[in-house]
Amino acid sequence: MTILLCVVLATLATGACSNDGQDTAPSSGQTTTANPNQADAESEGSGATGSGSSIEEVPTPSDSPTPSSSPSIVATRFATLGGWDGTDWTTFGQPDDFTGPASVGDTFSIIQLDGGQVNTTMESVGLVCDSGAIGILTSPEIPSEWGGANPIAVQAAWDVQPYSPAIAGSPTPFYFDAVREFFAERLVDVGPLEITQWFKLDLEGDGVVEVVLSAKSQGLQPGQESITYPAVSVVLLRRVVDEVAKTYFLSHSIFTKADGASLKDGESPDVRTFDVSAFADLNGDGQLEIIINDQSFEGAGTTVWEFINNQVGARRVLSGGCGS
Ligand SMILES: [Ca+2]
Ligand SMILES: [Ca+2]
Repeated sequence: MTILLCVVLATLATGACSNDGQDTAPSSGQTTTANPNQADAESEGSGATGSGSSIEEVPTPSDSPTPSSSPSIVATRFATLGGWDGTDWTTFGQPDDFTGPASVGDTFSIIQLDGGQVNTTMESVGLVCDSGAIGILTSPEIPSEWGGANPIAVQAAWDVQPYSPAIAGSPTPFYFDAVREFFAERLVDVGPLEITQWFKLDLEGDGVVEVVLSAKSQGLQPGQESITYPAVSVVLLRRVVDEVAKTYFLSHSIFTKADGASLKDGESPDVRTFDVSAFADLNGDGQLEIIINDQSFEGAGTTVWEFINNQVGARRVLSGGCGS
C-alpha cells in the first residue's frame, strides 16, 4: 500500500508540507470571536495584573522590543532549523550545508516544555536525516521520540526562557467550542475532539496571559491509514484584543471526505498531527516564540512561529524536519 508522504526539509518561511492544502497554514491568520463566555474571556485575559484591562500594554509594531544583535541557532535531532543572524531569521545554509556561527565544543540548551533546560555539546556537523540534510550533532544526542517529545536545542547569548513556564491544566468546555468555531469558519464540522495540550502563559511579559492549545480529532494518530472524516489537528493561540478574545491559528491540518475521495486506489491520507514542543525567545527580543512539532508517517518536523502583532498575527519563521 502506498502511503502519501512528504519530506519536510529546512525551509525559511515556507509551507512545511502540503497535501491538498490541508497543511499549508498561512503565514498568519486570525479569526475574531465575539466571546460568548465573558467569564472565560476574563479568565483568559487575566494575568499578573489580575485584570484583562491591561490590553493597552500589548506591543504594537511601533513599540515592539528590539531583537538581539547576536545570533542564535536552533536545532532538533533531525534538522538544524537555522536561527537568528543578528538582524533576521535565517536557515544558515540549511538543509544542504551548515554555515552557522557554531563550533565543535559549543554548548546548546535542550529546551523542555516544563521550562527546564539540559545542556548538550556540539560534536560535529553531519548527516541528520536520510534525505541528505546536514545539521548539528551533539552529545548527548538531542532527544527525539516519534509521536512524542521532539525538543529543540538552542545556542543563544540571552535567556531564552525569560518568563515563567506555561501552566498546563484541564481545558474547560469553552475551549472545545473555540476549536469547533475555528473549523466551522472553514466550513468543517468536526466530530469528537480532544485537546491534547492547554497552556496559559504570558508570551511577551506584558502581564496579559495568552492561551495556547493543541487539539485534534479524537483518537487521531499520525500516519493513520483508516480515518473518520473530517480529520483535523491544530495549534491555536488565543489572546485578548480590545477586550475580546481573538483566535490566531498556527499549524493546522484538515482532511475532509472530499480529500479522501480524491486519493487513488491503494493510497492513504497523510495524516499529520501537531503539538507544542516549546516556548522560547529565539531572537532575543524578550518575546517567546511558539515551537510546534508535526508528526506524520515516519516523518517529524518542527516549525517556529513568531507573534508579530494583533493585526498580522503569527508568522512562521523557521521550519525543518525529516521524513521518508
Ligand atoms: Ca501577554
Ligand atoms: Ca522572540
